[in-house]
Amino acid sequence: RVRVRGLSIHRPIIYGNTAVVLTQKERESLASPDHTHRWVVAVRSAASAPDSQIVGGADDLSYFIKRVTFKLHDTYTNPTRNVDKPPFEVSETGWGEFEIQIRITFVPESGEKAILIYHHLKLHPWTAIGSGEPEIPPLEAAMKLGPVHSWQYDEVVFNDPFQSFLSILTAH
Ligand code: SLL
Repeated sequence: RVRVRGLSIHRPIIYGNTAVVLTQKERESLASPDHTHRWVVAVRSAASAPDSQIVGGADDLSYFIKRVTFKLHDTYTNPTRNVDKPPFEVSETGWGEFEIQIRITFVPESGEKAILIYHHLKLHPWTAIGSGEPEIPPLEAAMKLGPVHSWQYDEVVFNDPFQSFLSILTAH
């Protein structure tokens, strides 16, 4: 296999989460009534809006991403979640914020090593009142404020890519 030396190609992605407060009714219907939020963590194409439910087309990263592994907090059942097709996301409920490990594995044709990124799951619309420390507002207030979004833009960079992989990337 031939590498294209000196060439660097990047693909823009966004990763992060959106969270909403559960209503009292929703909480009662859960197996864990201590859960307060529903959240979605995802890796998406930067060409799509964070909340887009679009599968395929602009949001289909599967031409170069084979798998996204989301490693959740150990308080979750089966904390390691493998997602092998778009949308590359995990939907859960919970009560607390924590660091999510996101491993992106590329298609075998790429010959690229997996990359690891970290996202701090954000549930609360933290607010600093005056010059004080940021505080978690009461759930009632948070509910009125609406969904919490925490998204990062990033670029996956491939240096000296294989010619065959470069063809795959540029065909999209
Ligand atoms: C904290 N360090 O104390 C964090 C841990 C863990 C969050 C947060 C639900 C787990 C489950 C859940 O929200 N865990 O019941 O499945 O804030």
